[in-house]
Amino acid sequence: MRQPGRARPGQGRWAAGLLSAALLSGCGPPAEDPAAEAARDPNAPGVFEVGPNRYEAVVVAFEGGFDPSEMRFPVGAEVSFRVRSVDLVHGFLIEGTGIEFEIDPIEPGLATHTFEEAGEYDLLCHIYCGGGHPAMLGTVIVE
Ligand SMILES: [Cu+2]
Repeated sequence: MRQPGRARPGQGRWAAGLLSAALLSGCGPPAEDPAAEAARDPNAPGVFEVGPNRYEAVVVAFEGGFDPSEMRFPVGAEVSFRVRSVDLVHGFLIEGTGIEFEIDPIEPGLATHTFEEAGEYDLLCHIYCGGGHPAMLGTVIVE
């Protein structure tokens, strides 16, 4: 049985190696970690920083909403929206940006926009898609 308080030979060095490995791999914002970026599920909804003030917004549209329905970006952010539907044909429109396209379960929609002005931009589905259509609203907040 091991004595309490007595480290086995080599244990300290092993711990130091582990610590430095953790420091080397775990530092910095995950968005700028190429390994984390490569490992990201491309279909997982969310907002991801992909470069200096550059973002990818992966949005899932479904009858009744968008996921995410609220997105935040700093002023000047260049945002690539990649939007897919999991059920029907939907629209994706962000007021004041010129972004307006149709999506369906097979073909995702893509658009890039640089948000030069702070404010709240309404996001909505502009194609009638059924009973959940009026709830398909969201907000892009630029601050
Ligand atoms: Cu709709």
